[in-house]
Amino acid sequence: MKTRHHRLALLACAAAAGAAGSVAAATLLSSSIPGAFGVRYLPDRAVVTCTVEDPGERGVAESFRLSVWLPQPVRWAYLDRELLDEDALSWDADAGQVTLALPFGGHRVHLGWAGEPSLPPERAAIPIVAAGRGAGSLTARFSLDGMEATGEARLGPGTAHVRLVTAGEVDPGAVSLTSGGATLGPWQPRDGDLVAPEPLMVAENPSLALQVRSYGLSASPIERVVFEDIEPPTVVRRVPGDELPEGALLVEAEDFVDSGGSAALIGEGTHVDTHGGACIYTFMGDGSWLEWDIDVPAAGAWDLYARISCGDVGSYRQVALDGMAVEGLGLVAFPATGGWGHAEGEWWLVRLTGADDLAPPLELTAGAHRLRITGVLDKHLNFDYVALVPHR
Ligand SMILES: [Ca+2]
Repeated sequence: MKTRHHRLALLACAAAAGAAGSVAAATLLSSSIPGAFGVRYLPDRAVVTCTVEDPGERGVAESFRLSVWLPQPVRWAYLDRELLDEDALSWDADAGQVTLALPFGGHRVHLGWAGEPSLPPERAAIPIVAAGRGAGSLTARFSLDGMEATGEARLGPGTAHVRLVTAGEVDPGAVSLTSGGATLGPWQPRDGDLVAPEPLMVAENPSLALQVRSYGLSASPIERVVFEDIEPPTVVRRVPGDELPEGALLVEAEDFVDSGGSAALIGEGTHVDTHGGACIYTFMGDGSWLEWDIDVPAAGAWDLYARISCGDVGSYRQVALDGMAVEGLGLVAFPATGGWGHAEGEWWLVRLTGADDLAPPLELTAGAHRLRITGVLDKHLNFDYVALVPHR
């Protein structure tokens, strides 16, 4: 809605005025000299942006006159962040226009017809608390439509429950919090705060973005972002000699039966020393998943192993069985193996369950089971095979 012309007759804007009733055609904005203008009508005000260059003629006034149509008589006005005196505003009831003198240059003018004079705050800091301690803060920036706050939290990696401590009542549907690619929600009111139904997986020192869509905020409606019940990822253990124990059921990674998200690649590629002559690579940590069918010959306790390579600092995966989360495998940290499997020694056999500091063994019935591994927290991980081994 910007123009170089100094007299605007915009039907579309008149319709946007809403509360004004029927306005067949109105001159919404006019200026004593040309410039670039935009006007936006909101529930209690019109917000005008204008850029008018100084004509540079000596002896001419140091300001120009701007007239703006309003649905109701003007009650207050801001020039940028300065509240203007009432006598600076001239209201023409017949034309429904307010006229005021403005300095040259680029400015934003709020022309209000309802409520008390108000501007959105410029900035606010929202503390982040993790396990009872300060863990950084978000910097909130405001517009009339709401608030967007961003920053880094000093915590993780791990999973945590998130609580938003609110200042007064906040519509849960107006709030969103994202960390990495994950968006939490829907938010639920609890004890005057908002809580997310599911724990959030966070990388180390995650970037957070908190958004509240609400008209005319005068301060942040969120007082603090609190991370509670923080659980670090479960670790895995490298198997000495990278040798599978006896009785293992080996399933080639490349024999996955279903997948979702970004496509993992199968093949030898430039990889070396793969079992069965192929592996899975470009398996991304963006929520992509792979599934394998495993036919278990006997009911009992089994342990999960995997042959992996990771050229990053490490990687994270979530393991599910038969569509259910597996205790201790909701977030598993895999180590760096020194490369992506392009050289000898970069494939490691790791054990995920059944030893002291690992997740407990899987209790499985005999017959068909479906194993799903999901990539989380951004990092790639290459798989050569997965295996079940009788627990001992
Ligand atoms: Ca393989």
